Amino acid sequence: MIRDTETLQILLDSIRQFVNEALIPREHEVEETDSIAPDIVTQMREMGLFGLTIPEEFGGLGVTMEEEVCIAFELGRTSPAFRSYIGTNNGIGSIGILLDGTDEQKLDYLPRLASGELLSSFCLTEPDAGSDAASLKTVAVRDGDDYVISGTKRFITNAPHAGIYTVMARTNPEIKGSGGISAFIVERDTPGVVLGKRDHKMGQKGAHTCDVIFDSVRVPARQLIGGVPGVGFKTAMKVLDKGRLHIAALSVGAAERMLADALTYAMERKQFGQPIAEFQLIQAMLADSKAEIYASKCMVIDAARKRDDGLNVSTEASCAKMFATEMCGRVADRCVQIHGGAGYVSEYAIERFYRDVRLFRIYEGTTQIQQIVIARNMIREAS
Ligand code: COS
Repeated sequence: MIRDTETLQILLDSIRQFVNEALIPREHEVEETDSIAPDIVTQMREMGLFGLTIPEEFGGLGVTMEEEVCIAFELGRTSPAFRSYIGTNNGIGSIGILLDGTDEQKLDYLPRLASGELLSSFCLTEPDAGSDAASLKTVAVRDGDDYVISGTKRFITNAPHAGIYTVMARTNPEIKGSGGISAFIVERDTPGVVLGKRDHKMGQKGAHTCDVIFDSVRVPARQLIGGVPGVGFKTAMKVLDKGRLHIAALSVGAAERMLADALTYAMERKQFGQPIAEFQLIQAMLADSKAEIYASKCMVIDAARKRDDGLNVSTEASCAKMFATEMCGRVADRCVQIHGGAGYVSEYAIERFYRDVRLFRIYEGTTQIQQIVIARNMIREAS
């Protein structure tokens, strides 16, 4: 749902201009320094980018899902590290509080997340619980008016910068599966919160992840999201439904950028006396990529509209995430191929994008997990 076409267009134009003029020229610097310069973070704050999805009553822009995916198409056209820095506050780091938090929790945290004063992370994955998220071992033991949380979380995006963590922990050890899991908001400076070393990743330099270790971390019971134990897994799944749609939209943006770069290269690069864009085998790669991007974009917009209509989009979000991220991988591969040898050296952005977009098929649920979600939902609906 687009609330006001004109207002959205103004926002999209300003984001497009910011991406073109401020972010794309700094991509190489992000890769080289493995960090985002403070002046860019300040500009992102001033533009309100940390609070895009947080409702206006808490200081954000309160964009709808359809508006959000339109923004993600734009942000996807540059290094994913920039989007990642604002991504947790707009997605997995805030949505649990927004969807299931108490009024007090929302008032406490959402305004600071919206302004970018505070960064957030989502702590679900563990060393032994990735795709099988419900098998997580982190425990939260009730002790008087508090819970004491112990366990290790792995590959946590923005953990080195976050001031709060949404932590999924088992409050009922009797229940081994999802029903025993609760979600907590844990503040970074709580005694016992320890960060591991930064992970050295294949790509997405400038986007930081690390382990977060909870060593008998005592938090007041009011930090339990929604005040209800045992529903933390459902909160996590709802957060991921939305996050998956966002990643699908980002994949579309990244694929559009890679294809635009490949087209420019193909029109400039001459072999056998003519631009390589004139060769039909190059044209096939361009055309296949264009059509697949278009198909992905249609899926993402359709799923976003359904979510705005209040429908359960678990299946659609997984379809879009699976299709768009796999499409993005194919487009990255073709665009390296179109660049030939130039595609393998870091002078051209495609070398970096090829590594950066590989993660899209893995995080917020692998392609294989999306297949499982889709098929299970089909079977459930049919019976
Ligand atoms: N929205 C709301 N509730 C949901 C839901 C959704 N999208 N998906 C599942 N649930 C509920 C189910 O209805 C079920 O509730 P009941 O016990 O009341 O019936 C409960 O959650 C457990 O669901 P399920 O039985 O499907 O859980 P499984 O352990 O079988 O696991 C998968 C489901 C594999 C889909 C889940 O573990 C998953 O998504 N794994 C990937 C995790 C991931 O994406 N990690 C990325 C890292 S985070 S960036």
